[in-house]
Amino acid sequence: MADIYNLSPTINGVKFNNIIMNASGCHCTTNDELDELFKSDACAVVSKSCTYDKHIGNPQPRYYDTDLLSINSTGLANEGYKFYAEYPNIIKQSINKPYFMSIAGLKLHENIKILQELFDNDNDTQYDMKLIDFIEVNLSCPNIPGKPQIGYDLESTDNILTSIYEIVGDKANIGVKLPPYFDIQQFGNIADILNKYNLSHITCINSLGNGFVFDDDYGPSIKPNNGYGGIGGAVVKPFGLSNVRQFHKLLPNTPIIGCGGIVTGRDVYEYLLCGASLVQIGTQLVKEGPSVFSRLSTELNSIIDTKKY
Ligand code: RRO
Repeated sequence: MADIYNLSPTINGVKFNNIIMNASGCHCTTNDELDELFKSDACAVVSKSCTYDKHIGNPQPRYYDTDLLSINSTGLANEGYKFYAEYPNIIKQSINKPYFMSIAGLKLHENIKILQELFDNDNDTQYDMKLIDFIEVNLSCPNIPGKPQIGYDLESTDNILTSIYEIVGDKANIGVKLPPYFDIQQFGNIADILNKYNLSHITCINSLGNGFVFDDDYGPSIKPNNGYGGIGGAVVKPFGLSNVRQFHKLLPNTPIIGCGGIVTGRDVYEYLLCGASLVQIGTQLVKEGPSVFSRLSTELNSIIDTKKY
């Protein structure tokens, strides 16, 4: 049987040694966390989504999990874009794996300012854009009070991508992180817009926005936003799979990074069957730590070995 999947893919000239990496927001905010990911068996590392300035995010507790799910309202807590742009300078001297920088300005203007500074050659900064293999624009943060998820608004999505390409052109690999879609019409509408741009990849799905989970005392499990937050973990896998499958059909030439509810090697395999080129681990990484990558690779390989005949 011909393999329908590639376990060491190349995306826009960037080579991956396996297909399992972290999801943005999970174990990727601080220098130590990022270093641990680089030293792990993850095939690549994506940073926490960043704003122009350092952002402390929402009040604690802002993350909670159960066997089936996680809920978070982190509120874009991050070190500011300069930190994530400079981060690969040292680590990549010893460990060369692909690095994705995720950006999530609170307004269109903020994303533009970040990109203008990154690509301003006269800028007296320490970034080496050759060390940032992909810039991923997060169109789907569900947890900023008063801010809609851009990816649910077709016009805003189109406008932000037009503005980004005016600055970046073909100087970098640009991908987007999408919210989950649930309506067949929505898939077609957003795909028509994404198709206008030469995106390096799409990552789907972000958490399911504005869920509510009780804690053991029947109170809200997290403090911000009246207890509402983005849902991840095992329960979201059917939506992750459907989003990857739909976009793989609608955008057959765009590599897709699948994310949502991966706990076992079988889950990774299911994402491959739906058309993912890479997969990301979020909640399970938070629960298990960076050793999750070697466990999942071992489990995936044993499934794939049984398929070879
Ligand atoms: O920081 C967050 O609250 C957050 C972000 Br930016 C995101 O994209 N997805 C999410 O579940 N939480």
